[in-house]
Amino acid sequence: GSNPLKITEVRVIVTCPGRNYVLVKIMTDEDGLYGCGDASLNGRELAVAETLEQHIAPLLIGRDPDQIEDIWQMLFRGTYWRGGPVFMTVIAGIDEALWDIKGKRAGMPVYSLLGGKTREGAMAYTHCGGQDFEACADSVRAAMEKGFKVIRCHVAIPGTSSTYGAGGGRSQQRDPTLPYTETWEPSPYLRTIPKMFAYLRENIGEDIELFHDVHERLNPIQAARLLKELEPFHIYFLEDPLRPEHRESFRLLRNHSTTPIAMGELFFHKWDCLPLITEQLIDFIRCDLDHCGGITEAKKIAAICEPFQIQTAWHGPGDICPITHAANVHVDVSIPNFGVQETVQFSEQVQEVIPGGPTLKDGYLYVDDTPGLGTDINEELAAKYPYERHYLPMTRRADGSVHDW
Ligand code: KDG
Ligand code: MG
Repeated sequence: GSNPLKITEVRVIVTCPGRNYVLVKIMTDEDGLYGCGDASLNGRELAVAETLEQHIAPLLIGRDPDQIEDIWQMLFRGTYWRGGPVFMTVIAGIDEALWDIKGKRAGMPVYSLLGGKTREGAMAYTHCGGQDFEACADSVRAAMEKGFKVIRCHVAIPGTSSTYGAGGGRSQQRDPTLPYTETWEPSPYLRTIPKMFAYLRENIGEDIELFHDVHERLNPIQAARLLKELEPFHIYFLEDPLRPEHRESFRLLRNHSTTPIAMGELFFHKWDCLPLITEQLIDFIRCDLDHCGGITEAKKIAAICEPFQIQTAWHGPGDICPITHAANVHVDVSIPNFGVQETVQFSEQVQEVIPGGPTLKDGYLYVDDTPGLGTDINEELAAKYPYERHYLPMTRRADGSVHDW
């Protein structure tokens, strides 16, 4: 019985309450009805904002925001240029805002529109790390005390200048607006990670799910060796063992080990996830809802995974804002094949600019029954935090050559 709606304005808000976020607010011709989306892309914020403002917003004015699938198809296929991180982040920001509008209009939370709850909460994981094994173990113990059941573990690699994920790094650098560079070599890394898990199992036990993120730094035979050597420690999964470009290499990993594999934060749509899903070459798909076209695409990716017994582990770092974290959990609690959800603790500043979002209790994330996604944008406050240029770190080998970060 609803009247047709129209999109009247697409506002793009770039803000930096501690880190950069690109926010999308879609206004409608119904008084007070708008939707909020997240189009943040770490280190490429202005490319997304400009694409949204200059190329995409004009296509949306006057359209019916109820037609989420049609708008998705129009933006993805109808405009000829397609795919890639910038463009799929643009689509994601719009998609999240449209689902938010649909929920608010229906008076229902988005999970309800996606089919309703399959579970009460989404099991979450947090990041732990340290400069040595004991510091890493202490950080794991602290996370367990907070209730986490799944924990990502990193440790500084001997002989490297700093190790992404283990703490330190950026503070050593003179200009914080330029990328800091880590040196990295495969041999010490491959020797250290199995020892870290041996230490953690010996000192903490088996009663906690542990895993590690390779950040695509290994080649296929190195990754196969690591997966094999980690078998005795029964890790939850090894994340991103290989670069995303040559997906066929995952066959080699699968032929050598039963350690579970997670992959996907550098995939941008369902086609990128093939044939890893259909050949059962991975166990967890880790797409980022904010970089793969939003809720609409994530629902489809999860559905493709379902018959192949692959679970979701959507990307959830601090460089995507609470709106995508909320979208993650709305999907998590409404699909049958959810696995685990990455989470972070946002600062008070971020929570003031982008209020709402999931709450964490005893290692599980919850969204409430607020209509839509349950998040908002405080535009006045956002304007007080101007954009600051930021880069991801870079990795180079000991000989100075560029390596996968
Ligand atoms: O922007 C890149 C980060 O989101 C990425 O480094 C985080 O690998 C990551 C993870 O698993 O959270
Ligand atoms: Mg990762």
